[in-house]
Amino acid sequence: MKIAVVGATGMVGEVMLKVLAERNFPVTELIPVASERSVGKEIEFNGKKYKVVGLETAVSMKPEIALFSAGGDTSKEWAPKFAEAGTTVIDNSSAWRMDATKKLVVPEINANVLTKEDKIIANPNCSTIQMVMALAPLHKKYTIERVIVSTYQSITGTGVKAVQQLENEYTGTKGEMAYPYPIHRNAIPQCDVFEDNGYTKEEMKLVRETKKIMGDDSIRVTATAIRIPVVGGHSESVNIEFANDFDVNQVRAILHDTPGVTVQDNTDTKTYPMPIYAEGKDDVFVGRIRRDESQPNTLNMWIVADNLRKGAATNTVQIAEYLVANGLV
Ligand code: A2P
Ligand code: 11C
Repeated sequence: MKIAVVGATGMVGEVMLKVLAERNFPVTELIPVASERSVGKEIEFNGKKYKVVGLETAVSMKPEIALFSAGGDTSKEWAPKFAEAGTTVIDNSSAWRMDATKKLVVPEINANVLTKEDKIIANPNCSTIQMVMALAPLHKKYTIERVIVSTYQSITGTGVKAVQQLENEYTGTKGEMAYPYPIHRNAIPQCDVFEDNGYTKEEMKLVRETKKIMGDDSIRVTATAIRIPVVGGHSESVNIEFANDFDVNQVRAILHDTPGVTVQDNTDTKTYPMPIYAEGKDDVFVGRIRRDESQPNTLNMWIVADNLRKGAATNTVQIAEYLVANGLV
């Protein structure tokens, strides 16, 4: 397979290359793509060196698959050009996610919606992916009515600039600010920009993308997204109200049997998910599973995942793997 990685020099792009290599994705030729600033730079992949090319050149090389993570504007403009040239684009930006003509896919949940005709496929937002991984199997069994989620998000979700801001604040160095406030010793109740309803875009992604991936508009979701000075992954406190009652041990068993989910839940041994242990892993970790004693049929749990892995690069590569395995490219 001839594979282009658009944004290969970026934070998610670098992890995409790592994940493609780790999972032995059948790459016969890699086309690393970045902005004009990086054209000519060398990238190493599976022991071979490849030169970064620009977008125009990459389209003309007609890759079979292009993995995009170079921002929404680049995706809006260039994904259709690749698609026209016959390339299947898997896009990690927010550009196409809520477009009714595009599929929004977490392979473990809804890869079955994909067909040969899908030339631009959207990868969901990181905080949504890890949440739906745990919600989907429980929805099947107990029917979810409402979800209240509060997130504690890693600065890597904002990119290199944010990691640099925290570094500068540790060392007392002046530099560019990724956030409107210091992030060191802080918690910022704003991820991305505000919409007219007073919620941030990140919060509304959790609401809208969840319904689309789970294929159920009746699930009510409300979200509060917080940025904290952590690098290993995003954490989420999730409160779920079901139509039907559940047994907590059965919930643990269902999640335990869900591919891509690891249950870490033992109060005796102080076992629960944390971002320092999720970092670099592909699974979604779930713990602190307990009944909400304030009302019937309601559950609390804590979900952690590496936002650059399952939240971005790994999910994108898994979509590509599904396309290949099912002869859809
Ligand atoms: P470059 O390194 O040349 O700037 P991050 O989100 O970690 O900052 O990474 C963004 C990625 O998207 C980088 O690989 C970056 O390339 C790439 N990129 C940004 N803008 C463009 C653009 N206009 N065309 C192509 N690639 C872009
Ligand atoms: C964050 N979720 O952590 C964002 C990063 O829509 O793909 C990814 C933004 C997106 O701030």
